[in-house]
Amino acid sequence: MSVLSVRYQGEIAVVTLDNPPVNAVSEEVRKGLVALADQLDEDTGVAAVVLTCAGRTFIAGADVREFGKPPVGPHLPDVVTRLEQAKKPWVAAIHGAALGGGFEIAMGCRFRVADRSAKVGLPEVTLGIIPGASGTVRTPRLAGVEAAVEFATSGKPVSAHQALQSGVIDKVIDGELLEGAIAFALEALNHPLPQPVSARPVETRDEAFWEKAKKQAARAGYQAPLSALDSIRFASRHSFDEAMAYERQIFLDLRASDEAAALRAVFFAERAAPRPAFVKDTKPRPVARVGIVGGGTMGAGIASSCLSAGLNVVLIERDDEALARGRQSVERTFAGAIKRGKLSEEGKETLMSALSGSTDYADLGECDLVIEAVFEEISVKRDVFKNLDRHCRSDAILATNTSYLDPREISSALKDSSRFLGLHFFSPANVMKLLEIVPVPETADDVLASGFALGKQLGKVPVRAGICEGFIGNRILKRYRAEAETLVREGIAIADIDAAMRGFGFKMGPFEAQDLGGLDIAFLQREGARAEGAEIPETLGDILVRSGRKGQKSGGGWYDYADGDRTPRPSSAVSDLLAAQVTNGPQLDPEEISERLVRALAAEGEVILTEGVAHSASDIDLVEIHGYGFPRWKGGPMFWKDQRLRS
Ligand code: T1G
Repeated sequence: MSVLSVRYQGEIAVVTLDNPPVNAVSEEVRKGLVALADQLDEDTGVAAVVLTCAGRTFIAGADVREFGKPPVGPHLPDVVTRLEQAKKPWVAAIHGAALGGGFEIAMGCRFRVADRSAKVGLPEVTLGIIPGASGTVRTPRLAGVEAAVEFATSGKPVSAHQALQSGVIDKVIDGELLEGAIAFALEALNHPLPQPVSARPVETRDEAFWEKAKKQAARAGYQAPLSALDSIRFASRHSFDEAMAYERQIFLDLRASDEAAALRAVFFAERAAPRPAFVKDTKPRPVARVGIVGGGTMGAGIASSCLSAGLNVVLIERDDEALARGRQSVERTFAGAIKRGKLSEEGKETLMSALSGSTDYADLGECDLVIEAVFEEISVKRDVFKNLDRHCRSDAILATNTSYLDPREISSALKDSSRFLGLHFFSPANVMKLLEIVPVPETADDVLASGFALGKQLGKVPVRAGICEGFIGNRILKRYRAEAETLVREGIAIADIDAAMRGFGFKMGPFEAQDLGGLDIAFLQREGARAEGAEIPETLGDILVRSGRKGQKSGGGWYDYADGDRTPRPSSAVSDLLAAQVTNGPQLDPEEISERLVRALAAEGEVILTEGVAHSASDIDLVEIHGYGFPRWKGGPMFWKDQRLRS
């Protein structure tokens, strides 16, 4: 059955694309659109064409699955031009999202209408490429240079209302989209047609504009946004045809780049994460009401995340003061979202109305799932789960948010461990997407499946982790920090190591990150393990903490900090403290430093894979990208390592 069909409503031809799941533009779609444009041009009974899509969305872009293969004609830019040159005007009727190639096809149409909830955008840079079918050439002609720069360099879609404001669409249709689009087409036939977008003028901007835009685009940290800006700038100063050739060359070059390959791998890994094979055939338990025990930083963050996903939340604390503090933390999260324009006041009220609080575990009696986020101490957690056993429904899932404790020692407090699960959120839990899902041996299949379903419901990236110290992410972090300290012992300057890792693409290097989070957290874990007899060699971090240097919170850690200033300054005190530990080894350049540390990440990842603590290399990459700031355009340590081996 063809992905394209046409039916007639009077003199309007309605072309419907039905290419599930998101109407991506495959080779078949490109060929079909050209054939239909030819056919309808010759159909004397047709005065205009409405292009609509079946399913949940308009065209979501070129088919990313074809990117690894050589491009096959008809190429999308030619399809867009064919539609633009059609004898009968085409009207794009947009619902869901018109993204990338979908947005470009819509710009080839003479008109664009959208329903109120639709979005349009050019997300190509998020895949390491730039628009390849006139996105950087038609958008400035349609909506002006500023809008084009925002669309193409940020990759962020805009709402139908914003698209109307910027001139990208002609009308927002209230009511039934197709009916509105047909009515729009009929009305348009009573007036002279607007110029095709490619024929419209485009005005350039002065150097100051481009310099400012370049600084903004460079903040992404990788090439594609800068290339998109370059293409728009070229398009604002050259003919349409010259600009199309320029855009296409950049697109083809980037399409073959390491960054694009990495970003495509991450794109598909993120979409596969909530539906791993081992839960595919298992029905999760429904979760509508979540209990959270502990309203501290983690508990409040998890509560905010659950509320934002439309769940009801019961927050439990030990007394009214602590409960009030927890509630205030949640309110502050939403107040921040309002300030950023991501939430309205009434939206916040609605979310907060789904939050109830109590100091009585009996109020958890109706919860489908309860997540414990109390102090990281085994006896405290076991007491919580004994209480949960007494007060929760027998089919309620009971989860711990522990980062470092052995979940089996917690679940053994329960009569029935089959309903127990580790759900390791990352702070701030309402922001960080990573969710490590840690089953114990007794965890029931549907409880595990429920963990992944919850991850999807919360918009997280859920990854199954086996039981070991630190699961996947914190275990790799420990190896990363140890290797960074080894470099210090070899005489590499702390600031050079951090600078090298920022240059690789991390927002922060390993030492400045520790100063921000506090060196004492890991120190106390090591001390706790030593107290239980573990043989843990002294680390450089131990030396600093013992001397009172815990990081920014104590005015100094790996770096010095002036009062009220969070700028890290290399510390002579640290050099003195560590002098006995440091030898003068060979100096390394930034690439050698980052290569050394990323290889250490990948080496620990390999061991984690071998032990079965992680199910796949891409799971490890998702952990590092979504939990520890690994630059996604490098694909994650495992992808990066393989790419290096192939190059
Ligand atoms: N190509 C192929 N498959 C795609 C796809 C695409 N563009 N987008 C999504 N899918 C699959 C996805 O893998 C998943 O498959 C299913 O659809 C549902 O996706 C020339 C060159 C559209 C907002 O970057 O942003 O056009 O796992 O879980 O949450 O200039 O998908 O079910 O088998 O994400 O409802 C530009 C990428 C391409 C859009 C829907 N377009 N997609 O979100 O569903 S480059 C994009 C999205 C381009 C031109 C250039 C989202 C979505 P499966 P999902 P969702």
